[in-house]
Amino acid sequence: MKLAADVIAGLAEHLEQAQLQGHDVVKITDAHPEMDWEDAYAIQDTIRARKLARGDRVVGLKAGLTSHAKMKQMGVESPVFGFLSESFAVADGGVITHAELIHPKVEPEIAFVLKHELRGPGCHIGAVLAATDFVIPAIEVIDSRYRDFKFDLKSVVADNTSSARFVVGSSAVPAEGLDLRTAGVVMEINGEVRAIGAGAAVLGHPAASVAMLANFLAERGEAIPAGTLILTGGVTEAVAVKPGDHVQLRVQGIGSCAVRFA
Ligand code: OOG
Ligand code: MG
Repeated sequence: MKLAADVIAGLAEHLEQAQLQGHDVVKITDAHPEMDWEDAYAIQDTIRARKLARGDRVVGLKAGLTSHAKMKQMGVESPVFGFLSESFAVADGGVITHAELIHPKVEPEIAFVLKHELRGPGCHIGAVLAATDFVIPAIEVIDSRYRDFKFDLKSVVADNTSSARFVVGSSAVPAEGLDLRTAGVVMEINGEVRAIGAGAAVLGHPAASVAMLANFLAERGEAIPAGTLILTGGVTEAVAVKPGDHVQLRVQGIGSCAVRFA
């Protein structure tokens, strides 16, 4: 760790206030170039603790920047991990108030729900599939708190990987019998197809993203608890949305989900 405890607490408050008030900030590594990975995750953990202290709950975990399309779009080269809070959950077919956010974008994702705990190191796709209860389509709404969505990996980790809202579908399908690599993903905005992909865009297989998360948590002595919802990362580039937009995601063999921005 390179940053003092009071600096970490201050940066967590700074970023969480930006999220709660819906305003942007400059990326924090500009003022703290010495910040390391431990500092970045410590800031994210402090944001999580602030939310829990306010009565919010952690309802899932997420991996981000797991597809080449996303890595290329954001100019980075490795995945990042964050948490999903209950206050960010939106019902399938629900409405999100655009003005509460800064510059929201939507991404099509394949989410997993586990029936068994997953613990690394050495977690692999087979272990993930064996521990999976079902898969479910998800639209993630990301809203980097950083000006113009411009950041480096440590800044985005501290900002809880741009997590802002998420919607999961209401059809849960067991992973057995599905080929998640070839599962087609189609995201429409206002009836127009805006993003097309297949599950393999995410690290070759979306279950690989869950395995990577388990192995990452193992380095911190943690596991993914049974019952956890996991967003495996955008299959395609994220697409900016405006008030009035209706977003619909269809994932082949799994189902659909939708959300509207008011
Ligand atoms: C970081 C979060 C990326 C994904 O699915 O790739 C993410 C960002 O691009 O702002 O959630
Ligand atoms: Mg995402």
